[in-house]
Amino acid sequence: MADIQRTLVLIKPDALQRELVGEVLSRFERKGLKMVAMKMAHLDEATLTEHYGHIKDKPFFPSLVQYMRSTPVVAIVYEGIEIIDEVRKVVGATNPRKADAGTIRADLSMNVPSNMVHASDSIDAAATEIKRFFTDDELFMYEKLTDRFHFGEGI
Ligand code: IDP
Ligand code: MG
Repeated sequence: MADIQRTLVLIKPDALQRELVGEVLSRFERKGLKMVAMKMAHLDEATLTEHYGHIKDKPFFPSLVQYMRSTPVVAIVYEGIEIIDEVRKVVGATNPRKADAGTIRADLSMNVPSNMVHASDSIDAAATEIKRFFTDDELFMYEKLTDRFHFGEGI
């Protein structure tokens, strides 16, 4: 059986302010990703300190929290084969000016912390982050008719 994973994406405040939520969703849809959960959430400082625990001592952390609290975010869970790395590939490098052309961050942004999108970076992080934002009954199981093109025999 292929390696089916789930990953957490957050569409960040700059995307909401700049009316680019649809563009981001559309890029993931065109790639063929299967969405199994989605909601808006206004993040509090405690959640952000947990979510960004690995950088909470960096000098830019307060501005990251301020930015992430400036609007709600859109939280999404995608599911599919090797989805964690595939989503990171579509999202691009952390610094939009170093990201490869064709990625969301390179094509649609110029700066940190306002780089449009968060995406889980490992299997462990994805599991923790999905639990941080969603309960089990907010994750939907369904058959997507196009799965055979993206994950199956391709016919
Ligand atoms: P990632 O989002 O690509 O996984 P991380 O290193 O986990 O990158 O950093 C989390 C977020 O913190 C980044 O997406 C960005 O919004 C912000 N950030 C990272 N480095 C900087 C920085 O040097 N200045 C300001 N914000 C930063
Ligand atoms: Mg990260």
